Amino acid sequence: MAVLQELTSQQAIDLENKYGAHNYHPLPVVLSKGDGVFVWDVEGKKYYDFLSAYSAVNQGHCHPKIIGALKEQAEKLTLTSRAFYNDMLGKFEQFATAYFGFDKLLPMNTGAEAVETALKLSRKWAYEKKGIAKNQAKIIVCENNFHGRTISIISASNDPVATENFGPFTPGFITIPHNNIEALTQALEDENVAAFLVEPIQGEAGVFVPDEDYLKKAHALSKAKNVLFIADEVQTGIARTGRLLASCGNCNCADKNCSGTPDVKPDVLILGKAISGGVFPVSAVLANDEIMEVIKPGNHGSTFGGNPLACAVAMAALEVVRDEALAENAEKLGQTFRAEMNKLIEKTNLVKLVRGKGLLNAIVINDSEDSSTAWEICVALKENGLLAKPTHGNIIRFAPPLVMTEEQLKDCVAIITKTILEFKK
Ligand code: IF1
Repeated sequence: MAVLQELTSQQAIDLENKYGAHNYHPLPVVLSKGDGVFVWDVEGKKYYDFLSAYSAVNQGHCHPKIIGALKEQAEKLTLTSRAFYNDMLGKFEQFATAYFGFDKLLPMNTGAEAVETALKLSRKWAYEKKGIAKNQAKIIVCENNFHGRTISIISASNDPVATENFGPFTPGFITIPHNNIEALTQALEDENVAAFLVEPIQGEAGVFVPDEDYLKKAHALSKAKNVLFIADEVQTGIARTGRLLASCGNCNCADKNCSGTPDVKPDVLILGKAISGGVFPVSAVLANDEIMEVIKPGNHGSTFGGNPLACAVAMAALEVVRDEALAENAEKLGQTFRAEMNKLIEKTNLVKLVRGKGLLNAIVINDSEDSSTAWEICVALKENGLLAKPTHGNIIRFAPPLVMTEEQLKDCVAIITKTILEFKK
């Protein structure tokens, strides 16, 4: 079959089943076009995208400004490797460090690569600056975390589906409950702790928003013990939670609406996904000089890290976030969405609660974790023109592009309400 000929949805699915590794279980929909908050399947059916490629498409699908930057740079220079300088990387580094309020940026490609970079950076800082004995550095992580899929990152995971039969694992992780200050206090008594790595909101675990003062207290405790506070904002960053960064502190970031909790400014910030608007794999680790200077030539890198195409796309994507005030929009629409979901919860036993921040939200379905109800509801939502997917078990994550209008959000609320109220197990 000539792969370029038009495929039906079933043909596309069959090809993936036959020739692709089965490392995902997608919803049965085959997408072929995206524009803003909408995507279309190969039969031309239109859907609201309520997942945003796991918060990578915050700026909306195929944003013209970002695509324009991609096209313009793609016709000039795409990749040089870091064996040579290029005229885009320094500009991007200057732009992004000012944008987020840090001295330096280390460019990578995927979120997992950026997390691995942060793990290496904090270990090297621990040995060379904190004076921890060689190979004794430990990193505190939270139960039910999701930081990526590499061996070292899953070594810090307690999710059996992500870890089963992938051992042996990387040593040096201490696991504590998320949102538990006492547990963090206890873990920080270990003098070999280099860093505390935390998602400001645990996305994959089911959009668990910690207590309002959790991050501030965790940051203060870490600083008091000379432990690096590393914020994994791959999913919560780039305006998703109603602020430029969910962990945002008193950084001099570009977010004029930044109501950041004072003093919660990460020592190391990990970004990915929407830093490029979902147009190209771009990730980054940001830190100030006294931390980043431990990295010397040859210590770390990647073929595509900091390539000119990534830099052009990321600068355009970040300008869109600022110029279109996406954090403010996410904050406003998020309030509306949760209020509307709470009205729905009054009318049905099928949904237990809604939780989230900005436009990173989730509903908890009133059924057992191992039931297929959440999945079946997502299939019904798809039939009604809205795409979403369960995270774990009975939790459905709702994360539309941040460019959504109030009217479109109300339309999506109507679809979700209709689907839930008409749902028959
Ligand atoms: C999949 C989850 C979300 C992330 C955080 C690092 C990474 C991610 C906080 C790694 C990536 C993606 C990965 C994707 C599904 C999605 C996901 F369900 F896996 F957990 F969003 F919640 N830190 N999350 O959320 O970034 O290497 O993927 O670029 O692997 O299925 P990546």
